[in-house]
Amino acid sequence: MERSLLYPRSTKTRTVISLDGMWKFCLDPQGEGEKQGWPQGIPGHEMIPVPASFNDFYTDKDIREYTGDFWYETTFDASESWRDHAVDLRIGALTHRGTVYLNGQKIVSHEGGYLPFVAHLNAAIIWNGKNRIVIKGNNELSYTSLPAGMTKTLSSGKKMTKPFFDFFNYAGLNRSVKLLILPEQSILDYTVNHRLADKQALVDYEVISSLEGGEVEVRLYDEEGYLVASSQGDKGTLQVEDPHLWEVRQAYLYHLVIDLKTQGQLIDEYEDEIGIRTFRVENERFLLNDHPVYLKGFGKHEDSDVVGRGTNMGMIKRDFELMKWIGANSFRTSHYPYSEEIYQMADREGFLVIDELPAVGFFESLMNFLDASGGKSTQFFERETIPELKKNHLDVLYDLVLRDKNHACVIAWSLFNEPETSGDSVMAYFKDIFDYAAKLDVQKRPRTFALVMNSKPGITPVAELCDFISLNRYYGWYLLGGFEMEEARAALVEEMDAWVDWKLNKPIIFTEYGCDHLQGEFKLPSVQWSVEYEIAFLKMYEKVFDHYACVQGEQIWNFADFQTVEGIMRVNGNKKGVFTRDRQPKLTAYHLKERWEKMPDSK
Ligand code: GCB
Repeated sequence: MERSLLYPRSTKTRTVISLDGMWKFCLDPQGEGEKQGWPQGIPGHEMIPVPASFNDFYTDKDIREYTGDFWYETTFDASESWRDHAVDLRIGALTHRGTVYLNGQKIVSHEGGYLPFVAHLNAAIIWNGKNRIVIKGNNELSYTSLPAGMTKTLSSGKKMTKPFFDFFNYAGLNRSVKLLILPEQSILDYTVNHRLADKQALVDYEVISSLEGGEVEVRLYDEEGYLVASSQGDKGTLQVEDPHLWEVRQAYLYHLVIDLKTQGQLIDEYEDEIGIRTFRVENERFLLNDHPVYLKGFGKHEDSDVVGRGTNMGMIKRDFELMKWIGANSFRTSHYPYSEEIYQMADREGFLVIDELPAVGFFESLMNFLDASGGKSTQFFERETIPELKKNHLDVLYDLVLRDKNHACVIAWSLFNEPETSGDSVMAYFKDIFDYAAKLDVQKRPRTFALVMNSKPGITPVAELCDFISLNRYYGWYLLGGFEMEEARAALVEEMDAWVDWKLNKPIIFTEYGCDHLQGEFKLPSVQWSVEYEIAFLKMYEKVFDHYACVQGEQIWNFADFQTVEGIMRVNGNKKGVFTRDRQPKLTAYHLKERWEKMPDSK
């Protein structure tokens, strides 16, 4: 197995050392760092925090908008006692790509800004001495990056990014960096899959290790610490009597311990928390543990003031408290995989997560939200860059499933957000992505992608690849807004009728609907951007949701106001948040709370 993305955990055999804190930092607009010898040590004395995006710390616009290479540096002491261990550097996320150097030696390069990667340091370590880690990052966007966009060079020679998506291109060491001191031979990966029987749950597992012929023992403890099942062998089944199933908003997590031994002697131990549950689509229903469940919640972003897309544990906690307060039970990780701590909290709190790839911007437009409603076509999948994009897409899918496959909260994979769906080459591309997801995921979670306004029933053959349909719809906002609200309703109903007529026999959820409104903007009678307008808009949508049996979920856009590029379509960011960017409720939050608290978890 090529890579291990197990979440870093200290156990009897494993030590995790956090390297979070202040790192040296510098920009490299000329891309000359290597030539200047920066892998040995970067110039200057500038320090910034990790994890965080670098963009919003400074008062200089050139830094906020900076596009190109940037460098980080820190040091650590390597103990002599680690010599017979594997010493790995695990980077939670480096947006969008980069290279790791240790003591001037290149260790590894990685493409993709929202998933972890590991650098094996042993070959370049100075034992019993100081070691210098230098990381070069780069945040340029292209037709082959996930997410996709362009990089433009201005007349001044400065570069800027032109995203084909609607969120700020925050960059840097956005997630934690950790040093892992692991046994030389170790557990690399494990997978669980669940089956329910009468008063019994069967947890099938597989453990992969680097130790040939190693003995594996797996034990499962309940929340009180009692051993409830155990099994020997790298593949097997844990039989749990009278199981506590993981239910929506009523989570139960078992403690899993994996021991790797040779001749009875412990070589490695790994521990994790797992929820036992099944999830599947049957006809027009989602079934969690064989019972129907209706999704209520949000499309979100990892986005907060000052630290940008950097992991902000305080904000993560606050977001979960707000989602609980409002009566939500689910969210989509729009438009990229989130930090691992978010999935852990969703496991703990019983939230259902649609896990999305950073496959966004596959529609060549700087205002896709407008262009897509207008019916524009950009022939994105006909470009010569498609083979390389697809390779990156498959790679990131591999890593996503590897990282997130054991989370009870992850109930589905979203493989694209709002791609173009017309053109001759679309089907072949989509089919390969969908097939690969099914092949990688032992739990065979349902697969979907978020359909843009253009992707309509009947004329979007790739929708048939989805196990459920996810609609991003803005009738009444980008299209037929204001006094045309009744026309907007009619257009939404007409589209819904066409979905029903298509007879796909699959659940439909709304993964986006909503309108911008500025906090504190009131107007009677309503106008667009006022809270009165958004509430009227929501009531119109909710009536439609309630009318169609196939509608099995509503995830409003967006949980909170978030940063985007500047421009005439955005007032210092996207204001479709139900909460402000500092996580206080707008009036629409009370409307949703009333609806969702009354609504059962199934329809
Ligand atoms: C969409 C996109 C989302 C945008 C949203 C909007 O369809 O998926 O990224 O932020 O519309 O507010 O326009």
